[in-house]
Amino acid sequence: TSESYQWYYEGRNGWWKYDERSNSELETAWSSSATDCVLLLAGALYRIDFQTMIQTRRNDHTRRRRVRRDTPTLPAKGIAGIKII
Ligand code: V3L
Repeated sequence: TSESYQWYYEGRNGWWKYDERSNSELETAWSSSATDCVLLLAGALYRIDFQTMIQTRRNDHTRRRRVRRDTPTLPAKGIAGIKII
């Protein structure tokens, strides 16, 4: 199921797309007017705060990344760490 919107998280010099399942969970949470969404990403729990649009690792708050919700056509580095090219 492909969504109309794509969620992105910040990399070193560009944006990465969230994987399809995480994107779907983010869309469901966002649409339900939740304040945040907790996801298991690369083996760790993260919270995506919809007020600040920041992803934070739950057991290490120094690990923070900006996130954005945008069209799926935005230039991206790849999907969840898998590079495009
Ligand atoms: N989805 C998948 N993996 C993630 C996500 C996510 N939403 N958030 C963090 N990680 P931290 P460049 C990223 C991974 O924030 O070259 C990219 O996907 C994160 O992976 O410090 O800097 C790339 O694989 C990192 O490996 O807790 O743009 C990689 O960084 C690990 O979790 C390099 O990207 C710790 O992230």
